[in-house]
Amino acid sequence: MALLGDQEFFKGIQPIQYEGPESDNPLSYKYYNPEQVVAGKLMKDHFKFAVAYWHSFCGQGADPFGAGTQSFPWDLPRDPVEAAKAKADAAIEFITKLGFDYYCFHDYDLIQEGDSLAESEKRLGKIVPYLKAKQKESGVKVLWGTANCFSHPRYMNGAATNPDFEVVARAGAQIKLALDITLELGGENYVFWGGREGYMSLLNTDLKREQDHMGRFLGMARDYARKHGFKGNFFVEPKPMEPMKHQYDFDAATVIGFLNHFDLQNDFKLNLEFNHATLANHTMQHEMAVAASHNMLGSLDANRGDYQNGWDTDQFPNNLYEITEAMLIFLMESGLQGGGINFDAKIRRNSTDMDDIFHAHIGGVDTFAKALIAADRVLTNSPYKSFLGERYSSFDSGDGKAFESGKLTLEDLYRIANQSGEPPLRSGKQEMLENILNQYL
Ligand code: XUL
Ligand code: CO
Repeated sequence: MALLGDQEFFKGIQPIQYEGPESDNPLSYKYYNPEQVVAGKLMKDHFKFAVAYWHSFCGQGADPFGAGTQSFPWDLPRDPVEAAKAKADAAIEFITKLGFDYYCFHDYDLIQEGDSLAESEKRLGKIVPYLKAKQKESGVKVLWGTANCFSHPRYMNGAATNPDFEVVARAGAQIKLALDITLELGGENYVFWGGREGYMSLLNTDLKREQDHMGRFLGMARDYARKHGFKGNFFVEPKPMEPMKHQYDFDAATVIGFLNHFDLQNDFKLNLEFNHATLANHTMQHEMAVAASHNMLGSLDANRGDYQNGWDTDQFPNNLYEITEAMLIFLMESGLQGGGINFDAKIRRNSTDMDDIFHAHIGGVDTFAKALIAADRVLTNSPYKSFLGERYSSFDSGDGKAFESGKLTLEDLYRIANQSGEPPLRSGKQEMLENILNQYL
């Protein structure tokens, strides 16, 4: 089998190196130094950066108003297996040149879906061994796998939540195969993004029944994967809307309630995405704090939305302030549970040069690196952490401590309040804290 074929897709682009902030080479990292220790850990181990197969190697820039603008040389072969192999060659070349260790994929990112389930399974059986060998050769690994149960017309009314059992069974078959290939490729985690799990109109929807089906479905998938030796985490990725008007996995809090209700909380954590947080009218910092408070901060999809238009634009992240806020939670929680930072982001339709996806990833990576360094300095050098501790210190001893440990009744609160009189006003000091954050960026 020809591995790392002779064809170089990204010609003239050398492996991207750390050159430091003074470098004026756009194809270098200015802040991401994989071997640099921050908060007691190598930067590369903090992040576990991953490339999203779908955006970088499958999308060609099409939008609702026009065809794709990006014609990639790996799309040239007509035969689906040859095309998939060329795409795998390009993907591994790209990931390796970026210096990343990971990628994430949907089943039919790897190879075009066939006309029947059997044909699709056959095709996966051709590309998976090829990719496995390429992974072995290059050292590249799978952060997570998933199934695309939202693009095919059969899923227009949902996959696990489809009102038609035949479609639910078809989705089950697809998830089984996606779990098989994720296991085969050594995937460290498995993601469920409920692409069309939701509804457009309640006039035709039995919401409770659909949600019950989804709970049962996720349990079946978990049982199957565990039975076949999958040791990683399952992640659910919240998103409030798009493609459906109402998605069942609205936000972190909704998904946590769902997982607890269906007794899935021990195997499932969350894969949170910046743009999805924005669509839910939350900050990413909020979503991460909610997940962390339930011990479910699993993995992150890195991107950014457009703050004016409210769509899922999946732009590459470059908002330093936003990511520094996220990195504060990240560091205070000692990282993610099993996951990493996956660039679920795409270049713009008019970015048509072969080096554009390099610039895009370099920018995203450097923003995370810079934000991590800033957040670490905020936590270690500034009064931020001590302020936070001090703000809640009335619960560290005496009646406050007794309250936290469940030793007080409402009558006790009545008695204490009567003894203490009117509590003094204590400033939240928001502006001072915002200035501290800015100082360290
Ligand atoms: C869609 C999205 C997906 C998931 C994987 O908004 O984020 O790419 O990450 O299906
Ligand atoms: Co995503």
